[in-house]
Amino acid sequence: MATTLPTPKVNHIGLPILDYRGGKTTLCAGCGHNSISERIVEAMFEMGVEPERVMKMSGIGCSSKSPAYFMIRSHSFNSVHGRMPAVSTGAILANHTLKTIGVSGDGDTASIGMGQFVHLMRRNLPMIYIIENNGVYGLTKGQFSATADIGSKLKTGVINELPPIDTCAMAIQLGATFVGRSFSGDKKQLLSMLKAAIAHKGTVLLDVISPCVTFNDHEGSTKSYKFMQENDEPINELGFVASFEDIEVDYDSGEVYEVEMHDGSNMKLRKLLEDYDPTDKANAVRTLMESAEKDEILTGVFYIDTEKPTFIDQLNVVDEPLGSLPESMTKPPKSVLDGLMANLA
Ligand SMILES: Cc1ncc(C[n+]2csc(CCOP(=O)(O)OP(=O)(O)O)c2C)c(N)n1
Ligand code: SF4
Ligand SMILES: [Mg+2]
Repeated sequence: MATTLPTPKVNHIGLPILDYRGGKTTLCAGCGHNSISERIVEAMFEMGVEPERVMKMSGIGCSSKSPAYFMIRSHSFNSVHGRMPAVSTGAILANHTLKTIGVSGDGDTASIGMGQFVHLMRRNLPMIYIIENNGVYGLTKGQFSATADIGSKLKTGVINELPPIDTCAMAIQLGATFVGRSFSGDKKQLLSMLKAAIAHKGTVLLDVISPCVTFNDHEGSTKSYKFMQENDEPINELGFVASFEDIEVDYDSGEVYEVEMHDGSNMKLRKLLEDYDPTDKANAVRTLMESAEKDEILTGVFYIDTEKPTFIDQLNVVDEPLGSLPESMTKPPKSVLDGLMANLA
């Protein structure tokens, strides 16, 4: 007897969630990076992003392998260690009409990739940049990275004596326009943050604490599941309503910071930290610096600016992707070049 399978639930562009999944993960069972991939799948599905209109970028590391595990139908480029920003900049300039999501690691970003990272942040390129932050180089067997906290202990007993780099504080100071921190184990916060990130037009930097179960999930680590469960201090609770949804998020208006996003979506940030204004840049950096001194791990949306022009706006790039313009429009004719040479003579 033939059985009828239930019709899969589809999103507002008519696609089932299966169309957003990727290949089977080869990362360790329980690795935080796998949970982040799952949330990316859900966020892209719920936001109804066309998979073929997405570019997935990465560097090198366990984290940088993750784009293979979500959105198999999207464009993907796994670049060189620490070089995702330069490769992404080129790809976005060639086609700024695609949605770009980059996945990097704390080593890929804050150690070898720091020089490239800072220049990406200051350009406000339209891109979601996720740091899957486990405080170690997971792929090369767990050495400390530059985001490891002072006093954090390796399995071997080695103690980290250097101060960590706070990529969120840096990104805010440098010019990124949507900056937040989350935890791979906080499904609700991370999903809302990713959906809001998809709606944002400029550079989004999300630092997601993502425990490495194999090399950095023991007692004495500040990037373990246990440590995060005990020390995660959200500064705001995020309610996100996409432009095509007709939902009211009910908050007491006095406690809410409301942000109208570029695509008409609405982000409501219920304040958990007294009077925290996510549009006040100096206060955002100060708050992060003060929290580091108190050994608190703040999460939430730290900073948002929906007004600043992106790199594409600044360059006044034509609407049609540069990559698909015909040669007649990208190469000046001989007469123009001859005129130019004559002027230099
Ligand atoms: C130029 C270069 N230097 C060093 C390496 C070795 N290497 C590969 S991944 C990695 C660190 C990855 O750490 P992270 O970005 O934090 O990713 P994770 O594996 O922790 O997710 C290193 C040092 C390399 N592949 N290329
Ligand atoms: S080594 Fe660590 S970071 Fe790499 S896959 Fe395993 S748990 Fe994840
Ligand atoms: Mg790492």
